[in-house]
Order: sequence, then C-alpha cells, then structure tokens
Amino acid sequence: MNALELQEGHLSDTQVQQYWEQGYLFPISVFGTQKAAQMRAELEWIESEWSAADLPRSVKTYKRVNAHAVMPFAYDLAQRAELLDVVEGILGPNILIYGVEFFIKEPKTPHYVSMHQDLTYWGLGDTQKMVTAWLALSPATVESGCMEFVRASHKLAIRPHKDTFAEDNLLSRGQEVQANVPSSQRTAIELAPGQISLHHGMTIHGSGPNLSDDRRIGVVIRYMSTDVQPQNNAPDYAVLARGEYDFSAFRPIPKPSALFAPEALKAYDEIRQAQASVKLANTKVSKDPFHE
Ligand SMILES: O=C(O)CCC(=O)C(=O)O
Repeated sequence: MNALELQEGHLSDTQVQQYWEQGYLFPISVFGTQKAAQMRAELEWIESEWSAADLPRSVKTYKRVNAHAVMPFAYDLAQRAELLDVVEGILGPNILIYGVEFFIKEPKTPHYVSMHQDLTYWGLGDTQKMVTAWLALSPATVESGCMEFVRASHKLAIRPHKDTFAEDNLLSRGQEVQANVPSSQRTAIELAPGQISLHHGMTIHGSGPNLSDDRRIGVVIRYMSTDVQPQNNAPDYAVLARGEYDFSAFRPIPKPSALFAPEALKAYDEIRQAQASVKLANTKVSKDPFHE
C-alpha cells in the first residue's frame, strides 16, 4: 500500500477526517529506511549490552512498559518533531506522552496480541484525545504478525473484556474483547521500517504470531492531549512533548540522565506501582505490578 502523502510533515484535513471515520490511519512514512535501521541498531545495542546486567527488573520489562522513563533513546524518540507534527493533526497543539513500549515478536514465535481496546484498563475513561503511534523498526507484515484493526470500532463504547492471562499473549492481563470479530472485519496494518500507523484508544485491534525469519519490532508511543484527566485518585504520569501544560492532573516523568540511571530506576518502580493500582484493579489472577 502506498504511504499517505503528508503536507510538509502534517496530515491533511482529509486524512484527519479519515482517522476519525476509521479509528486509524496508515501507512505514514515518518522516518527514512536508514533512520529506522539506525534506531533498530540502537535498540539492539541496548539489548545486547544490558540484558545480562544486574538491574532491579529485566530489560524486557523496561522495554515493554514505560521505556521512556529509563531509556533516553525512547524518551527522545517519542519527542521527535516528525512524529509530533503528524500527531498534532489529531490531538491539537498541546501533546503529552503517556507511554513508550516496545512490542517485539522474535522470529518464528507464537506470541500474539488478543483483540482489545487500549483504554479499557487505563483509568482515563473513554477519551477521544488519546492516539497511539506504532512505529515499525522492522517489516510489519501479515507473516510477521502485524496489527489488525477493526474499522470504525472506536465509535462504540468500551466493551467488556475478559482476562485470559494466556501464556503467549503479549498483553499484561491477556485481555480479550468480548465481541465476535470475523476476519472479514479486520484490516491488516502492514508497515515498512520507518512507517507508522495511528490508532484511536477505543479501536479494537490485535495481532497474530511472527512466522517470519526476522524480528517484528514496533515502538508504541501513546500520545494524549493535555485535556485528558485521570478518572481515579491514584497518581498518574506523563511527559510534555509539545505546547503547554501545568501538570495539574499528571505528574511529570523526568528525562533519564543516562541509560538505566539509578534515580530513573527508582522512579520507574514508583510509576509502575502507582499505575498498577488502576490498571490491575479487579484482576483475579495477578496483581504483580511488573507482570508482563
Ligand atoms: O504490537 C502489537 O502487535 C500490538 C500493539 C498494541 O496492542 C498497541 O499498540 O496498542
């Protein structure tokens, strides 16, 4: 599929309209192939240098949730103007980063992501002002287990989900939307390295296993407008990426001074503990805030 044509790095009105109609938009070429390869090399350097290091949590845990709190690379990536220029078309000028996550499926592995709506357990209500940018750092194809989106599913309410805690499910609680989603309703979101898709916080989506010979590497960046309000009393955290914000509702996450810097590791645990009190509320099986 041809990449959408941006207007000096920004979405056109028609593309914005298409996002609100479908609940997603793709493929958007944000970085060139070379830049994407450089980002992948940086990630893979971190993996090879740090995986055996004596850290409080595994590198896998740090990559999977809130990577920006401990990895300057992830913090800076989420702030890139190329991404924010696109996201601004959906959220307006005041943009927060809610999370950065690496969704990685190793070659020929069974891991999948069950069909779900992101906002189900985040304690942010059914806000319209949250969008995920999913950046491919390797080819995301049907064979490698690219995402699948259900068109216009964001227009309905958040549906009931069932926690499965299934072993091969990459989601923290293996949550699965209680809705029948026939394959005819799913759109495969194939992306080349350096391309992104955008999806609304209520769009039903998931992905299958990676049957290819390469890793499938996605950087998932959750952006929201500064209007979003946590619906619970527990503290929640964000980073200001563009525009203005007084941090009245979210607490700031400082940029880590270095990779896995001690003060960042400490802050990381505080953030995960606080978020778990909302995100893992009502789960019967696991209340471990670092459960993957
Ligand atoms: O990377 C995947 O396959 C799923 C990612 C996902 O669920 C998300 O970005 O919300």
